[in-house]
Amino acid sequence: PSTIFLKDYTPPTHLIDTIELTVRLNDDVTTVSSRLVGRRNPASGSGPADLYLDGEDQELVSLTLDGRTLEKGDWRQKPEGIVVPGIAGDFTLEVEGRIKPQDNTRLEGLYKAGGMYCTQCEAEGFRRITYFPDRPDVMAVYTVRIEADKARYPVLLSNGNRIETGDLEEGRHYAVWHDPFRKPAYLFAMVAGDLMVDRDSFTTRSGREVALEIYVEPGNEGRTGHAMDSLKRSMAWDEEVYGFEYDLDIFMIVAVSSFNMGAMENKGLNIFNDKFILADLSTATDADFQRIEAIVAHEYFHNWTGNRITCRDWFQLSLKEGLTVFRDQEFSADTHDRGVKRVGDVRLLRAAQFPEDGGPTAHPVRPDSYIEINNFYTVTVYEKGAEVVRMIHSLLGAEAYRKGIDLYVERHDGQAVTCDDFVAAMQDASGIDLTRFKRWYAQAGTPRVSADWRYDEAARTLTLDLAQTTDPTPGQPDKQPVVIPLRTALIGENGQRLPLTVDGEESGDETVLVLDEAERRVTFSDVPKGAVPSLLRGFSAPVKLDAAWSDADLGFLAATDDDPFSRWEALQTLATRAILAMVEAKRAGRPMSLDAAVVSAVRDGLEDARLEPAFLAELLALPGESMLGQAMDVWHVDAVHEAREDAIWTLGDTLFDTWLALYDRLSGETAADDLSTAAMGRRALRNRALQFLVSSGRPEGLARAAAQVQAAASMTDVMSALAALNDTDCPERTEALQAFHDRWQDNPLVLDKWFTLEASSALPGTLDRVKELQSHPRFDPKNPNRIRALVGGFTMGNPVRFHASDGSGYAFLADEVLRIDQLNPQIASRLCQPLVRWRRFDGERAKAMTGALRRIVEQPTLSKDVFEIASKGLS
Ligand code: DPP
Ligand code: ZN
Repeated sequence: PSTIFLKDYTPPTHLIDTIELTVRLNDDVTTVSSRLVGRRNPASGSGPADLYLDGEDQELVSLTLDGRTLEKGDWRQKPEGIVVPGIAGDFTLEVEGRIKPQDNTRLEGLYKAGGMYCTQCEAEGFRRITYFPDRPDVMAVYTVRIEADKARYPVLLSNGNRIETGDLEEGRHYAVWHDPFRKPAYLFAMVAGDLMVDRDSFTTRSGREVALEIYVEPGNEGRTGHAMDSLKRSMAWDEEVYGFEYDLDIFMIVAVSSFNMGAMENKGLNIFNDKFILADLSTATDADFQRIEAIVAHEYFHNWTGNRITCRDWFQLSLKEGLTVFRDQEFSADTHDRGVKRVGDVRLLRAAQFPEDGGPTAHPVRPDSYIEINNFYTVTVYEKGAEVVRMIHSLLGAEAYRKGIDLYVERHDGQAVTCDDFVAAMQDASGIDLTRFKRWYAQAGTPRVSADWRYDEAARTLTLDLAQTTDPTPGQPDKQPVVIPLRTALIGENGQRLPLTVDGEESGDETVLVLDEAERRVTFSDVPKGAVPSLLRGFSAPVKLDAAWSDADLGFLAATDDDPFSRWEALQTLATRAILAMVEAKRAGRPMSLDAAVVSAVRDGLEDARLEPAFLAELLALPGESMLGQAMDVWHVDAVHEAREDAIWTLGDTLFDTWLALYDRLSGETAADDLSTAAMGRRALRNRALQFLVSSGRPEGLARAAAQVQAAASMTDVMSALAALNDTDCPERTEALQAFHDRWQDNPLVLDKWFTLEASSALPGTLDRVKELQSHPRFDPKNPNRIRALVGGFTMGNPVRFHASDGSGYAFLADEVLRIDQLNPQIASRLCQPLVRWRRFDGERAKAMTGALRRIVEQPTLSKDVFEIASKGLS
């Protein structure tokens, strides 16, 4: 497979102004006709040039240029498309082709999911529907006619406005849709099915009425209320915070059961994985409700950041994704609790993006090359990309940032642009030079920042020494310093922020120190004794901070810091140190015991009445196994698992009465159908307490968990109790899981939760159970959600069993990757990821992991998708 490079970008030779597409859906063969009106692109040159049309997996029936049917010889076949040579001026090209959506298991292009037809065209799916210059810098106005059997497919949808409908012979009918906005092919969508619709409307601030419609398969009606409500709140937020108003008269969402990604922002017709639309109290957890809200917002927000202004090429993917993730994060922060949201986002970044940035598939936020673009819908492009936009926001301040957004839209509305264009707008609007800042887009790897300080009691000065380095990543041996905004305060002995004088300048009680060289020294003057620096407040940059805090400093910050992230971080760091010490003891054959400082920090948190329950629930969560693994040179999987279990047991046992009192107090306080942020927070805290109660191993803990499953007040409570029981081999667990299965076996999305619980249990025998469940009558081996729930639940959510020292987990994953690759390369490639991290493990595991990768790479019919990941993993 060949590699595509950013440096090879050239503008398209031809532009397409309009496309008229006719899709005739049939059970056997679907025919697709398109009529393109185009012209030579002045930016590319003049005179005759080859017109390249991408096309895959279809039968080309005929090509007609300006009314003349082209013969073989008038055009050339290319590996993934065709070339029509010598087109100099305006032209009309008609293309007739045939496809078989019912056989499309890749779920890219047009495919059948359950009883309906739907599309997924990002990044390069449109070329599987018809021959077309399938690149985002070719933007056309679409008119789409869909024909289908009327009884089976009464609903026919595409982008824009419905301009005509009618009946045809033989029980068929048609609909014509017109989208007035130019768009790239990846934003094209169509749907045909027998669907139920939930209708509502939104009045924009300029008074236009927008029809809102959410379509679902029969049986799922009545479960769209939360998505609809989230949509309306997103629309209002985007007007208020960004000044972005919706621009068509109708906005539709369709929920489908087979979908590779989370959701897709097609203009006016978002298509969603139904997991991220369907919710009601009995089937969705609080986390599900919040995720649905965030994804509905994300896709809606793309209407301006992605659709009105799109990407010039796929290397610029973060232009729309980083920005839109930042926007949805802020929407959620404004809607719920900002501190809790920030902690959750940092948790994800560290658990998923930092390992990517430190492994063989590391790539910059704006990659310079790819083999298969589907492999670059990554946490780096999305989440690190969002951090980069967040840093611009904090360097500029909210007001200048908003001016930058306005300028970006003024300059580029209707265009396909680059990350540089975005930064240029921010720079020009604010007058702040972002030249060096742009290294964040080009340089891969997570910078490490060290912070050391000295206090001079006589001079009352605190001297802070900062330094940064970034380890080499594949293809980037030498790294340059990046621009790191470090939000900083000094916390005085009484727990209050101190007024700051930074290098002689008064700076309020919080400041942003910018580290843009390898090193920087900062002096704070007039500092009283006992002040402790609070650094990287709010996680102001995506870096690994190694600061010279003593355990006592951390305990102090964990009890006093007024920045929620920093407070949480202090306790996490303290707990990480303590658990790693236990790991070391364990490996040296010494008894493990949890540092008393952690126990008292947890007790302090529990006693701090000022804390919101949602935040306290986060504060009291110990770092996960993979976080602990990352903090070690070699991730000793078993020792980490045991040490962490032991730490949780200690906290559960030592503070048992406190947990029990907290649990019982919160039990009476919150109605199960209360979905307010505060109620969700109380449930989260209560369930955190339950986790510690169960971990203590005492019968009262198990009994409460079992009772909570039985009461089944809400899915949040049921799932939390099941999760708390899931690693304990006891009749309560077995019975509860069975009952859950029996109750929900006809609801695939809820049954997925059960598959994941089974797959993520740390109990021995889990791998056999996973294999057994692959033959469960409700396990569809082709459905991405089922695969992610069961196979992904094991390989991503169960480190101790997946990394079994006999290599059985790796062999299982290799088999699955190879099986799934035949059907759906995109899903197979995602699944393959855990294997590429083999350098983090001991010799024996590393050998078994590379062995599994080699077996994958040697498969002769491997997809580009899996080839790229697996071969990078071995290099
Ligand atoms: N563009 C889509 C999204 O991120 C891809 N899944 O919203
Ligand atoms: Zn997106």
